[in-house]
Amino acid sequence: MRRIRAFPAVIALSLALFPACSKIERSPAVPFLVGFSQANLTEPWRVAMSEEIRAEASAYSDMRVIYADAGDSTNRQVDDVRRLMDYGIDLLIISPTDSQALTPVVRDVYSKIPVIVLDRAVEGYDYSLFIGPDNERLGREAGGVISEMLGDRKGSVLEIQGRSGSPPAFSRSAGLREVLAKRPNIEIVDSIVADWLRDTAEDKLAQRIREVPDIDVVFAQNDAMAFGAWRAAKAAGRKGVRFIGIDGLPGPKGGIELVSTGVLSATFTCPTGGKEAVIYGRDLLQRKEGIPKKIFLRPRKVTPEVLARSKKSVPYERMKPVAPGRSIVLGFAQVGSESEWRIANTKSIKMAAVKAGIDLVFEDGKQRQENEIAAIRSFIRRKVDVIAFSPVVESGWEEVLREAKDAGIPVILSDRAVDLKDDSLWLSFMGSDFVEEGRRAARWLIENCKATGSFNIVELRGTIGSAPAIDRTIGFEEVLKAYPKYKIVASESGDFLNVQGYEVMKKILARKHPKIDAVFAHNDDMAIGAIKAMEELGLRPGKDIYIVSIDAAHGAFKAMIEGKLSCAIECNPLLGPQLMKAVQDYMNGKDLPIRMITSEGIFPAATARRDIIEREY
Ligand code: GYE
Repeated sequence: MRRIRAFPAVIALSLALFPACSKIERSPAVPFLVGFSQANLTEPWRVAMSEEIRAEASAYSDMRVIYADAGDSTNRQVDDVRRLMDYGIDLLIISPTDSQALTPVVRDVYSKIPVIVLDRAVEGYDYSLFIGPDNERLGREAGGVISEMLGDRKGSVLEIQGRSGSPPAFSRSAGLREVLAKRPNIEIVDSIVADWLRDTAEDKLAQRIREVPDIDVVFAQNDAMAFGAWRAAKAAGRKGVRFIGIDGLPGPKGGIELVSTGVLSATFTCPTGGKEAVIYGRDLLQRKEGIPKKIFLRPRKVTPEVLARSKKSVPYERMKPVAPGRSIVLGFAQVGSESEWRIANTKSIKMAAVKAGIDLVFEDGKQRQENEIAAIRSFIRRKVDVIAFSPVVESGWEEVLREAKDAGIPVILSDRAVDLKDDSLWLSFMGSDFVEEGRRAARWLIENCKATGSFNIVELRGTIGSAPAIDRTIGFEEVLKAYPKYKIVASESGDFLNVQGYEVMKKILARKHPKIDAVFAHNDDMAIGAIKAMEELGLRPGKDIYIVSIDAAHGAFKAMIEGKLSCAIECNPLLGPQLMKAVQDYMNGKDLPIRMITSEGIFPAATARRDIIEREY
């Protein structure tokens, strides 16, 4: 095969320049050869994504990017990926045309090199890192702006969707409807599909605007379509209609300009993730620690008022980078020491702080919210640089977080989320997808425990009001809904504690009926307590009663090897490296994702003896 020399030049080359299947001869000066497979370059947002990747990569002389534009053709994109692999790339960054269609080739590439998926995820988890916007949030934010605009007045909204059925179009629509469903005075009078394109939106609205008498607000799922709609309304002489978009791009006819010239009443930045893909791509190639599985980027509302205040709205007054020679001081308020998971989480945070050279001020909340609030206040008094905490429950944090914001101290949520309307009170949330953990537990039971008659399940829930307890139940019930034979016959909180798992299980077993087929425990500690209760009654846990628990800490593997636990769903406590990386990035002036989800697996008893060898906790 003809070989082409790779030069240290960081010029971004198009795939078209390379003949098919020619291996690229590598120069030692260019150890990182990256392939970027873009869905299309017809959407302005994608052009911005590609430009961001080019600009960020150009800062590194040891990196080179080869671009492929699939022209919105799925088949073409599959071919592009294969050709990039033939050139011997070290990392694939892909923004899929179609999540489902691209899943097989991405899975194949991921078995060989790291893969970063941008914007639209592929199915399953066969990739290194997903970076994208939180589309439901964008829809909710648009709903919020419309609600503010209309107040209690009756209002008609016309929605313009992107590609019908595409994940962003579906999720943005769902977020919008979630918010407007609470506003009886606001009605979505029509919804049209314009495939993210300005001209399509203009043509379709030109027809519709004559048929739909009252339109107060047009919400388009990107600025290009909002601009097209605005042109159609103007041509039809329709006055008084407000237009809202998404993307907030700079440049001619970008959302920022459209807001500043009064075409749009509001838009939302929708970070493309291009810059983050290069930064995290380098971390992957250098095998750095603390890389999440999913990253969601924070949208920012852009209105004439926001533009008047500052060209770049940030949730906090930007911290000054730390004066050289002084280490960062991080205050951390921990839930407590209630479980093996928590012990591992604390150890990870303390060790990562030492490794990162960050001064850690650590307070144990002993599972009481008032202790954590007192700890946060002590951090404010100490004027720490950053505060991080794991909220024992979701609510009751607004006041103390406002005090932290007023003191100019950014707050990062670790492990658990808070339920707060004003999400400018926290900078970023890193932790597991608890809803997915609940789904995985239910799927494992359904796939491995065949129900002849009814299959009765006892649920041992975590701390009442805590994010993991709330979301694990949501995910578990969501999957079970489709399998009516699988029934939750008892659901009680054991507060994530071994001793309470034992007490609750003992009480439920004493009822004698209905027959119990399985236990779903929100954490290993309660599962192990339940095992003790079963054994005291002469039952064989893991045999007479299946047990699925979440965390997959060491105790769970021990119980699985003894045949007493059926499956452990991983919830990764090793958040220390991720947290310290986020703290350092922020203090060095980088923007943080709004959400970072850790990577996790499923561990059945059948492979526990092998898996335990690799376990770090
Ligand atoms: O599952 C449990 C701990 O917040 C994810 O809290 C964490 C949960 C974990 O007590 O063991």
